[in-house]
Amino acid sequence: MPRTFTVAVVGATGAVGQEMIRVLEQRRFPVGEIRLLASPRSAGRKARFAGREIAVSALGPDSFRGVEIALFSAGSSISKEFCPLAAAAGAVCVDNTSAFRMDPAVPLVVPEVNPHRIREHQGIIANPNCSTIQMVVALKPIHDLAGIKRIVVTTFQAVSGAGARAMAELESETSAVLGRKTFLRDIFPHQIAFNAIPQIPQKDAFDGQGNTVEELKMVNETRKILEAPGIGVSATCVRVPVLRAHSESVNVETERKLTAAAAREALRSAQGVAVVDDPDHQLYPLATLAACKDAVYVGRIREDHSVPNGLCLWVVADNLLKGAALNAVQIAEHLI
Ligand code: 25A
Ligand code: L14
Repeated sequence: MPRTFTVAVVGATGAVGQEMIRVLEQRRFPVGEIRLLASPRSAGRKARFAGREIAVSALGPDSFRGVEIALFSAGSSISKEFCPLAAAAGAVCVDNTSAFRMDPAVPLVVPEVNPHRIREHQGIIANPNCSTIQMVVALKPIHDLAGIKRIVVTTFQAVSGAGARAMAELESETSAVLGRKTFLRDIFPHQIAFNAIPQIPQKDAFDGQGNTVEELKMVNETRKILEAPGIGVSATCVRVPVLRAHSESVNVETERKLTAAAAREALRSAQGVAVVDDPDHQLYPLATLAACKDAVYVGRIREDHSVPNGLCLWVVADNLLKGAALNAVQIAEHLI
């Protein structure tokens, strides 16, 4: 018998947790026992895994006995409290929240970019922010070839980043607007249907200097993952009425000249990247193309002549898969 592992999914009923269960099954991760954990609100709900019905249990201090790998996506406060407990019980945690990402002792990993950091873990490995993951997958080959000096990025982020209830809010608010009915919002600070909101997350977003928490994550996590503290990053993050997949306009300035053709060539052979770049035939990445897919799609690759060595890219990926659940399971695959 090949070796199997006892795996826990914390936040199993959330937008990301449900994808984690699906990705473990699809990639045939060698799961022996799977333990689905969420808040008491969800205890007793059932989920399917590999043809079996598994009941969700309430997360508690004793949830991790015998667990070897624990995938967390139930918010930072849950991770801060329970990752150390799970690690003490012998599990390796792959944490999808922001709780430990900037902790110097915790590896922050995108397997296509910095897999060598995985083995430095002391029980916790952090999964980066979704917008950062797809950007660094696209930028790693360019950085290796030409040395990135500065990045200017604007994101167009799907509502699923804010969880399952946010997806429901976009759908019902869209119907309400179309039916000219009044609608009471619960998740977003403004109408998201037919709109674009330059604020992520919904609550306690701003840092006092006008940046949002999401924008600061893109700055700090990009530098940590690329191991390049000197790269300048300017980010503007915008929520758009899309259910799945974040789109990003990425402008980079490099140390050395890289033509659009050379960048396209490097991206074509890069792991995890799919180049879709035939604008004359209206072919470029779209959220509708990237949704429910694994790849990071890159297109609109062109030179930016406003600086000596500039490039523009359009980068799209499924925020719940490569941005969250898939990246976490790929880290777990490296662990075993
Ligand atoms: O703090 P961070 O790092 O910024 O992360 C905050 C949130 O961002 C999401 C994730 O939300 C997380 O909670 N997230 C994190 N990383 C992400 C990424 N890379 C990301 N999103 C996208 N990309 P989520 O919706 O994906 O997951 C939430 C899960 O966490 C469980 N949970 C919450 N509190 C918990 C807990 N689990 C254990 N103990 C706790 N105390 C949550 O389970 C869900 O699985 P749940 O049982 O609380 O909710 C199940 C269903 O209940 C409904 N519901 C949710 N909140 C409420 C609610 N109903 C009423 N009132 C509510 N307040 C929902 O329908 C849900 O499906
Ligand atoms: O830091 O709301 O992983 O789109 C990912 C989803 C932050 C919020 C993270 C969103 C979260 C983001």
